[in-house]
Amino acid sequence: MSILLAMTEWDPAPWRARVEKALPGHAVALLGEPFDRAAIRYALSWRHPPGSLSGLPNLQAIFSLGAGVDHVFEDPRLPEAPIVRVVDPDLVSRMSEWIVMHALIHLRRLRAYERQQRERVWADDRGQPKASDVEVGVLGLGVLGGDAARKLNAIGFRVAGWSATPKNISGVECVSGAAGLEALLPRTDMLVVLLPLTKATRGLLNASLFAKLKQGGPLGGPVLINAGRGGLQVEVDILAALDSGVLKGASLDVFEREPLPIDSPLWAHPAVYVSPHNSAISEPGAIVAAIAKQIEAFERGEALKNVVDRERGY
Ligand code: NDP
Ligand code: OXD
Repeated sequence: MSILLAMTEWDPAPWRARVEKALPGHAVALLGEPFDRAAIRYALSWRHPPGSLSGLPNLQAIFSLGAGVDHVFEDPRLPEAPIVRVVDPDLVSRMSEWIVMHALIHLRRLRAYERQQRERVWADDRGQPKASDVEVGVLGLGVLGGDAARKLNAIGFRVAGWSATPKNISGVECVSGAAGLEALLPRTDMLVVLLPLTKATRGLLNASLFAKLKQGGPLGGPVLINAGRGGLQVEVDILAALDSGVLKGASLDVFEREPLPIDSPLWAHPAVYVSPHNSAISEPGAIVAAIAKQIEAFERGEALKNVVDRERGY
């Protein structure tokens, strides 16, 4: 029985080493090298080349190496096997660290103090708001959004969140559906986005949505923090909203095109923080351990967990 590593962008070497160690009973094949297609039972995918998983007659499951699975659906010849996504505490803590860090960066006006330090200016600002003055709206209350919402609330932010179906999270006011979003936006000072990229969410972060956010407020205007997917956002609308004051600032980990093109105005915009899609990296040790556990359980006859709903796209 073999496992196929079908990945682009990331170096496969550490993944292969981890899989070989965690599942010694399985041979590991790498796309691009010769392998017996009939022997493959599991494919581990990160942006696999379209069509590369077809013609595997004994494929039992496709494991995404990331929590997001939009990359899997980009393959028009995707086989029928169940798609399993990453749910792992390592990824969850990394993401919440990044979200909390950026929430605090905007709350505590880090960029202004960096500038002051560069210019050797000693000017303290006694008008700083505190976390409990700020209303955070978290779009997506799943594994990542739910944890981030709880941690933001633990720091003192007032947190509300939006999901497709109703949720109950202690300390977080949960809303759902189209009406829930309409109610959430006008009270939101800081919009944290941890949604998957699907047909329903593509382009959601656009001029019309930004215009509904609370204007003014304790941060001087609403701030956007997106670590979900670049396809959720319309970057020309973000830039226009920043320049017109509809948005006060933005922290972006994901982009319409990645790597972010060298000539994107986002790189140098004074109100924007850019990070290279690494708010929560998939750490091979942690992710392979979780996948190996699932494969072992599956081979004992147990059902796979965290299987993606193909209809919803996440
Ligand atoms: P989950 O599937 O656990 O959660 C997704 C959440 O989004 C759920 O609460 C879901 O609602 C909600 N949602 C989905 N579609 C809609 C919709 N149309 N309207 C309202 N709510 C919706 O995913 P995770 O939390 O694990 O991950 C979220 C995303 O984070 C991933 O899909 C990926 O794109 C991104 N990510 C980014 C990383 C990075 O490094 N930047 C790293 C890892 C993930 P409901 O619960 O009701 O279904
Ligand atoms: C993921 C990612 O989906 O790295 O896990 O973006």
